[in-house]
Amino acid sequence: MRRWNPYTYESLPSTNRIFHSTMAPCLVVELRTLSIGKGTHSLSEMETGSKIERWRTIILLVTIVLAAASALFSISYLGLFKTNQAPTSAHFTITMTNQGFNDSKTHSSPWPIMNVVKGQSVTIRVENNDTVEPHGFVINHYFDAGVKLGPGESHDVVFVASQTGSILVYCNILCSVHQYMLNGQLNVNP
Ligand SMILES: [Cu+2]
Repeated sequence: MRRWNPYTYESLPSTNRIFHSTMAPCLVVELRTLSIGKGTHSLSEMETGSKIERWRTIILLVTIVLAAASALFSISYLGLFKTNQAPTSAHFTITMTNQGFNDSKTHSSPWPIMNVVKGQSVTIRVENNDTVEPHGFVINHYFDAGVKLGPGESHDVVFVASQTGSILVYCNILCSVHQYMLNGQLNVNP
């Protein structure tokens, strides 16, 4: 009995070149039969073949399992198929002082800017923190009646943003900082 050595393959007599494999030497098994007639297969050749087939199957299954696992990970963890739904409500606070709406005197117009999404339920808490003057608060279309708040008073304006558009928010009472309270903006985005 001779032991198969892939590194001395070329040195074997041509009649013994029964099997040639490019697989790693660990997969090459001992050749039990070296003298084989044409058209027949040695036991070791068949064993090697079946081992290769087995390894191929194992590698294929492992690949499939890894691919499926990574796909599931992507779907669940990264949220690939989640729809980007906006929250159903939006909340804001507008503070009135002698600096305007949320210090609008020190900001360029428009100010303040409120961004919502069409369909959202919007709550705007309006607080008059001015110690001297009353101020007004109007939102075109959504709160046309408006509200007048004396010093220390507050009011919640609640509505559903049913129409898209860029809407003016302003004070409707002549006050000392009136010019800074005429360009608030409510953006209702699609
Ligand atoms: Cu005013």
